[in-house]
Amino acid sequence: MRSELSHNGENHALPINISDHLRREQLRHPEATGALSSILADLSRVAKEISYLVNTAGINGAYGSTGKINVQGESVIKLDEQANRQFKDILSNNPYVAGFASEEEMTFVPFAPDSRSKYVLWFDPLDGSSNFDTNVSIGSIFSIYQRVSDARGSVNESDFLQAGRAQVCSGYFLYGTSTMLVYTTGHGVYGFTLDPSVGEFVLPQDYAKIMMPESARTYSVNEAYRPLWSPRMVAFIDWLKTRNDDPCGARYVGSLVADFHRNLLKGGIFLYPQDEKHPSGKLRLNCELNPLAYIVEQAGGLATDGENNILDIQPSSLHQRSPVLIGSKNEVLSYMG
Ligand code: AHM
Ligand code: MG
Repeated sequence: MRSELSHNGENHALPINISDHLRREQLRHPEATGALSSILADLSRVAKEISYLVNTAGINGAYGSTGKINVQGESVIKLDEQANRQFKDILSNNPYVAGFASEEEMTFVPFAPDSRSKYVLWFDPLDGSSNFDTNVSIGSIFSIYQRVSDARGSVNESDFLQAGRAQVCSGYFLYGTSTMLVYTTGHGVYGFTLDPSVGEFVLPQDYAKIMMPESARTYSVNEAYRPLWSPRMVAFIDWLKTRNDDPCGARYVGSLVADFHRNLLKGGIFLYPQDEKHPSGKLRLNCELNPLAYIVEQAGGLATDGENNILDIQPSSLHQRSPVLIGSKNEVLSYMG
């Protein structure tokens, strides 16, 4: 909270908004140039627009599919396309961004070369979009990397195939009962809530430096795939259900951001393992798992593909998938044995 003295001498506590917060963070880190703040401010502007579209979709005829199939082989809904376009438009005008890659694009998209363009972005513009038509929470996920190619030229694939450990910022917007921004730059995890009355993201005190419980209260997995799981996965889920007389409950909504967010705040583990139908799991390493793995580690949790820390995996292709177990440390470590 920041305190202000009004004209009549009373003290009014104002919630910290995202601009205040980014300014403070910049002062705290003298090496900061303001580039990340500028990118985060742009992403927040788009998220406010998406939040509005999500909230009014039912009355504006925005539900439904475009009839197209994306690079992932999945049906593209109208808002998937619109969200992707809006992120692309705003970022292409940000001088610090050299290009982006997205779950909805076949390959990366370079922007006009500019010597200030130090960063590239990955995003999933609308995660969980199959839940959209039924008014279930969905989200947008992003991550920011410093480019590794020469800043005088155009970006190339190596800029988008960096291990998650190289992220300089990641986060997500959750369009739920309220709209939230959760992000990290490696100095803790912050959770902002959109105050619709003023159209600003503000930081409630409880959401500054979010740390997740070390032990899970719930597990989140699509249990319909159980007959396709490995014996190790079957045994692990069965163990969670009993766990030394302290059983986990189950929560799975089918929107990664929503399932992840609940586990982050309450303690939990999210799993999308490999199975006979999904030999590499379903979720995308670059645009879905790395950003959440960075947040979970900053909050004291862990993310693994079963063998390797998600953040240490060197991606070899843009739309690479990976199995994942992500969440409270104790349960992730129990699986690893
Ligand atoms: P999307 O990015 O196309 O929406 O797909 C990813 C979603 C995740 O949000 C969610 O965890 C998963 O797919 C659910 O898959 P399933 O229906 O197989 O359980
Ligand atoms: Mg997704």
